[in-house]
Amino acid sequence: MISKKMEEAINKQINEEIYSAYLYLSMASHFAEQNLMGFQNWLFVQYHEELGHAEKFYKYLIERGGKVKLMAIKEPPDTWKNPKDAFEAVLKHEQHITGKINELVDLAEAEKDRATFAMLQWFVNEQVEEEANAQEILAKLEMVGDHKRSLLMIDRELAQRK
Ligand code: OFO
Repeated sequence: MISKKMEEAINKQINEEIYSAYLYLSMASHFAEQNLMGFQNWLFVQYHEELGHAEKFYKYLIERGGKVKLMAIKEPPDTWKNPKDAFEAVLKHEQHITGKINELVDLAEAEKDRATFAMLQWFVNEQVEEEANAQEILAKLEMVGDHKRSLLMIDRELAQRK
């Protein structure tokens, strides 16, 4: 059985993950408006990944006999100045999520909850990848600046993500 404190923390994380999905879905639709369908695709795939993160926590909580408590999802922003601005926001958000995962790890350690600690290792590794992906795209966007043709090349590349 999971502790009440850990149950509450995981429920908050489910909310964080669904907010991540919401944020990236909002960003995907923003790019669709700009006709940057490759960016749209990348973020739409990311939206699904985030729902997958929420589901992992959801299933884990049920498995441990905890109670899932769904909370209100805050409204995400819906416009960004340009793709660089959007990917700065992606990186910043992923860094925020890494912080939240680390807080959960600290709590699992403090409570000597080894099962939760072990489950969280997947998320620790996932966050390394999440930040690296955002950083890589941001670095490319910084490189191309306002050059439209290069931006379209990045768009084509991001269209490949499945
Ligand atoms: Fe983007 O990793 Fe979950 O939130």
